[in-house]
Amino acid sequence: MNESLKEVLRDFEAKQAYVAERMKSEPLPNRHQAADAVREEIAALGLDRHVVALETNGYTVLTPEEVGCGDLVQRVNEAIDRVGTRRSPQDADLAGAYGGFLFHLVPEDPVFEEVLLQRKPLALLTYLLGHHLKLNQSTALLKPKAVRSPPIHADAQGKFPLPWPETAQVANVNWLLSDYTREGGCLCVVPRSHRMGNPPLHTPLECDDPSVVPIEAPAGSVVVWHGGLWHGALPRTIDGVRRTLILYYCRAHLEAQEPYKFTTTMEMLERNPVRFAAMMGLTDPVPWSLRGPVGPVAASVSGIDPFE
Ligand SMILES: O=C(O)CCC(=O)C(=O)O
Repeated sequence: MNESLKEVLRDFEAKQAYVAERMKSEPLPNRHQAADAVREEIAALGLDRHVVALETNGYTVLTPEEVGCGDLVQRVNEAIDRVGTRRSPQDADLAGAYGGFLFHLVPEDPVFEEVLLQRKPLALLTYLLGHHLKLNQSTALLKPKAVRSPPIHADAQGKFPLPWPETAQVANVNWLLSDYTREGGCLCVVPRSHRMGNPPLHTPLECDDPSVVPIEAPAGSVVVWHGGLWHGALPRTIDGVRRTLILYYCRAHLEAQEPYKFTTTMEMLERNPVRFAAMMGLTDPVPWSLRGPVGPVAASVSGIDPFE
């Protein structure tokens, strides 16, 4: 086997072992504790109405006041600009069909770690995907005037056999880094579509359909949705750029789209709680080491409790 591949696997194993050791004193709730733990967190943070919205409509919007994270949005915007300047045009994909995309942002700046650990969005995500949820994708989307808008779709689309289960397998969190208005090309959603269990394949849906609701909200708001929710975006008809941080998550038994379990460094693990390590896939029982199943394999993460 190629030496550099062996090195990558050894590094992964060392990080897994470090996290397994930390988990002895900082465990995540197991399947017997998980439902109570998320219920207590939702109650403590006053998020009941958001949970009801997620259940009934498939999405919810936290106001900047509710999120309450000071200058975080400004610091995220600054970090995204730094990443955009640093990356080559190919890496930045700044001419993408729907605007400019900057992928795989978390290892680029500690400010993204801070965002991932914001308690309120995380509590709602935990409700949807369980305590062992993983980050699937972290992307900045910079949308100027006149680019195409994504068609109405669901994030689960193309990833799971139909019909999708009611329990969310993936979920999305969009941090609005600029104001969202209709003419500014805001996100739009089809409330209750997360219960259809399929994408809008047989009913091509336009953004001006009466079932489609635009999400108009100020910068600093955070939109959380169930991965089965049908959504898209309106065309931007005004000058300037709409800015979004897309954080897309999956349940523990799924392999993340972006390779965080390899790109997360020991320094990132050391400065964050174990919850962060789990998000980066470092409490996963896979892949096995070259010597077979070592590390935290005993802690099965595809448990029967949806909140585990
Ligand atoms: O706001 C947009 O342009 C679309 C966002 C989206 O489709 C997503 O985050 O999955």
